[in-house]
Amino acid sequence: MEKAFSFALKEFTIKKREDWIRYDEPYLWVFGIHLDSNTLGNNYVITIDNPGHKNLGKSKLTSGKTIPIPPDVGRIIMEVKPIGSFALTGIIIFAWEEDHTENKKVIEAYHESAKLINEFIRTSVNKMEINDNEKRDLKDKLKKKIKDIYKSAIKFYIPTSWDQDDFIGYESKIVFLDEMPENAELEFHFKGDNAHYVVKGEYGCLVGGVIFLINTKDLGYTGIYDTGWNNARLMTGTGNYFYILRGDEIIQMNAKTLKATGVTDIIGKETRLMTALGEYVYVIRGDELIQMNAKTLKATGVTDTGWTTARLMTALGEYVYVIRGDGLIQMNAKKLKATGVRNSSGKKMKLITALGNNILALFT
Ligand SMILES: [Ca+2]
Ligand SMILES: [Ca+2]
Repeated sequence: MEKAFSFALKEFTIKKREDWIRYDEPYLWVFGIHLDSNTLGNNYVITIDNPGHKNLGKSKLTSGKTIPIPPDVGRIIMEVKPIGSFALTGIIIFAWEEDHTENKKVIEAYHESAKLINEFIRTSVNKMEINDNEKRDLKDKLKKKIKDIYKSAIKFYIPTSWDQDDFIGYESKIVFLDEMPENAELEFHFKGDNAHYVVKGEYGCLVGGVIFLINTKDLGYTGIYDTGWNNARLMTGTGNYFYILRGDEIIQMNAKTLKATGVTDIIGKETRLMTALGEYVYVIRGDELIQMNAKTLKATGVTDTGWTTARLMTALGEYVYVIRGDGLIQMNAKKLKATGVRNSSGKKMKLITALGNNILALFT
């Protein structure tokens, strides 16, 4: 696994408010910067899903108030694959105070600004000789460029309109690979229009593995295949889609347009992966992807023991599915004996899956 870097903005405080009556309605624009061999020639800016009004949750804040920053606004995580020993990562933050700009305009302006940052990095990289001075130069240039980008954003807000949102300030933290600490604090002060906002958080390397949150909207739709799954390693599903990891690809397939291949209770020893979605249970056997209608599968009862040779487990609706040897076993979860809460003994758990409010753990 390559190195992963994380920027996490955790806490927002209003030391002094901008609006002279009662309260402020702050919101933040956050951009991640990512220049390495993964992004070279592609996209250097990581955007957040919600750059609009009220993205800090509570919107009416008085002076002295501190609130947590939601992870979908304040957290940028990137896996970094250096170019030689070079990589540049960072975070840029613009702080705003909501007044009468349309939220649609705010969101448009955010994405326009992301494009400007991206274009700036792309142009700079294209011109760049691969020598250390120019790479170092890029960081300073980028910091200066942020000012122009905010000016463009302001224009987008139509300065002539009545009582547009107020710009409070911008801040950034941009670091090279060799400067990235294991863990360090972040503190940004935004001062403008008489206001003083403070954002606190931390940044650093993530070691020992990372859990990434991948937005399925960012994945390309890659069609349907019923075969070709010899190298499939992992499978899961959500919404209308299920996802298979094969080699280094994540493949997204529309479950609704996949051929249902009926029901089989003898699934075969070649079965390697299983997941459940909607009305169906999916397995990968050899190079085939098999979709089975869970409703027509035979329930084969309940058993609390006898799972030494269990290999796969998933859950759907009221049922738990286990593959043991060459059989697919469907059990009604409600009839299983609950064995209480176990927070330890994790090492002895062989399989886990989640259903409703429960995690089902298979011990052998
Ligand atoms: Ca205001
Ligand atoms: Ca306001």
